[in-house]
Amino acid sequence: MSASIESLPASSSVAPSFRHDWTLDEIEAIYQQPFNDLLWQAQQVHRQHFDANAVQVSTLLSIKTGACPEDCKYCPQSVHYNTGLEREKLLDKQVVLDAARAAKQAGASRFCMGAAWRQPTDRNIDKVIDLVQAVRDEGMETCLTLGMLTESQAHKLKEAGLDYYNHNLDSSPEYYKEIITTRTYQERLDTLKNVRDAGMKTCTGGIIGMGEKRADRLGLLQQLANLPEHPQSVPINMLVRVQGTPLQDTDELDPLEFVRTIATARIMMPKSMVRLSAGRTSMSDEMQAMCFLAGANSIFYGDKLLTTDNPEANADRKLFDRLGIRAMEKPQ
Ligand code: SAM
Ligand code: DTB
Ligand code: SF4
Repeated sequence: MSASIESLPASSSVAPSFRHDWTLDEIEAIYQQPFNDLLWQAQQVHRQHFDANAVQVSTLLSIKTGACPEDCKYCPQSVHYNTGLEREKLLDKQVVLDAARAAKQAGASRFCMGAAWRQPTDRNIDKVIDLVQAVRDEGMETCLTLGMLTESQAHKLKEAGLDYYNHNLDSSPEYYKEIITTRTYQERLDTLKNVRDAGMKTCTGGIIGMGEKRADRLGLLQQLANLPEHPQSVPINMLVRVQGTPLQDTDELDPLEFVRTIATARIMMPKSMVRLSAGRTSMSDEMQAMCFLAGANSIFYGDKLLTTDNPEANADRKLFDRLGIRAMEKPQ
């Protein structure tokens, strides 16, 4: 049996790894310890499994934008809110290919394509498979986020060679209900199961700073770490407060709560890539450096996320230089 995290002094080597039975009390004990102890513990876990100075770099592209029937209260692409976003149909293969080549040229190892669908139709899947194969042929890892997937759709994507599927849990099961009413938490868990069962890698995380309580951040981490397999990739997004969405005026979260969330994710899911995702344009370089220190080892790179701004590639190159960070190579 693995030792309880509470029984380990912060300075002892590392937290017990690869558990899937975390209780909220145990998670809280990690999260709320003195900040320096938390970062020290996260650093030790990080260094046991990763090169602490290498960060994986992914680039995002929105391949179908806006008019999404879901009502996610944070999202500029929901048809329920007026955010002034221009809708776009599924992009042509050549446009996607040009973007993938540019991303590779700029140093990204993974290309993630997102579509504002509740769930893709089987025809959508066939078209998207063509895009995945074209991006793979360029020598990049591929990731898709298209909404809910059926079992057979997940198998089809796996057969087509898709590496990762992104589908976020977003928050704790309790707070999730305040944010999304058109799709249940269980439906999200079902899609993740379909992705895992098909043999693809899962990318799943959430959003911090949506007005949730600390208990909800702990609840999200509990859900993620207690999945049957730790997600290979865990994106931690800071809410981008988009004008026109119901969350536009949400109070700003104490940035150190965000760093604590990253550090706790690192300790609970030692081998997962923890991605410092949306919201970096409102973070200082110092805060991002602290997130890397807390165990974040992946970012989205490129001037745009899906529809909102990301730091300019040039600024990220400078930040990496200042911190002595290298972009991780694509695994062979
Ligand atoms: N429609 C698909 C879905 O929801 O699974 C894929 C695209 S959706 C935009 C991908 C993820 O982006 C969401 O699950 C959410 O976690 C994140 N996201 C969307 N809007 C955001 C915002 N304003 N701030 C931070 N993260 C956001
Ligand atoms: C994830 O967790 N964050 C990315 C990716 N997965 C698809 C998306 C962030 C979107 C931020 C809002 C936008 O640009 O539209
Ligand atoms: Fe649609 Fe995804 Fe945005 Fe929700 S997060 S409204 S499902 S695009």
